Amino acid sequence: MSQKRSVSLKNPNLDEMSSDFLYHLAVNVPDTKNTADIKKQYGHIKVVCLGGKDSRMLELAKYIHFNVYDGNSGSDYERNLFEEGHRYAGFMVGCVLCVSHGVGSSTMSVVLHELIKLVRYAECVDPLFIRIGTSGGLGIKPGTVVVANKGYNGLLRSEYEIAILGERVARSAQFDERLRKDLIACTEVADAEEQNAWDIIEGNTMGTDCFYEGQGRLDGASCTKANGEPYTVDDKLNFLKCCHDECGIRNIEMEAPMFAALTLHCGIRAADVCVTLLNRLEGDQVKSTKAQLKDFEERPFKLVSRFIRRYIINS
Ligand code: R2B
Ligand code: URA
Repeated sequence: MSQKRSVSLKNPNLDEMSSDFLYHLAVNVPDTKNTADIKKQYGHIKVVCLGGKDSRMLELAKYIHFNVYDGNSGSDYERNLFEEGHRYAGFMVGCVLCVSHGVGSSTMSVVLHELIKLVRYAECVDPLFIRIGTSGGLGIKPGTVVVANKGYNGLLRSEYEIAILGERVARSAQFDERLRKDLIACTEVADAEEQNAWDIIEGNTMGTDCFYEGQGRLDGASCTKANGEPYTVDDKLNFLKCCHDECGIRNIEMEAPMFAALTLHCGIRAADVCVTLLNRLEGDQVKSTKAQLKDFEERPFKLVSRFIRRYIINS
């Protein structure tokens, strides 16, 4: 059995700081050497779930309240803990914190840095971070849920590239293997009807910095390749097929490499669980109806809730 441990960060400066203010969450840590209040409020967290929208994270908290805790979480899960920061929303249900991260790596990395510091100040033990998202699929049926193995960037490298102090820093974008396998194993516990209705697969996930040109879409305000010429349907399909065939990419979203890299770097086990809204080999526009979107967006909720019930609550 692996040893349980609290989060230890890769930043020696934090040990020298007597106080800390998690600005975008509006969470104050007045004394970093005595964090009893933070521990009281957040120390019981075992899973941090992240997703793009505030409303979806509230829905997730509600879903977990009823489906993991059978309506008895004892939590005021509708209260937005980060309201004062006016940037992100956070809802606590039992040992799960559901937090919104906005669109793309830059907005997500801000909340991720602060959440990782929060679980460290709260002395949470082995907290898991799980992103629950939407994506465009490659050659798979819309509605399929993809659990990411590696993140790939738009240059088809499995790394997160960031400029730090004027230099290119590239970090590995590998998600945690055990967590991925445990999530996938939860397919087996689905009731037969539900299991047959939609697929859960493992695959690599491309995270781009742009929803339109970065994902090879033809319907952005610009559709221009490196040589200044417009790109064509064939150019797009060649690229997407290369993603699929050469890199094992099964879905495209906007956060995977950053999320995998920062959590791995800080010693936090993480997973990216995204439903596909469309098959990008067949089109670019997301035209799901409200009802379809609700059904699709609930699928990762179902998988992650099953996982939490089985591996976190009942273990
Ligand atoms: C998926 O959906 C969003 C863009 O529509 C983005 O956050 C992502 O990764
Ligand atoms: N999110 C994305 O980033 N891309 C899609 O195609 C759909 C959702």
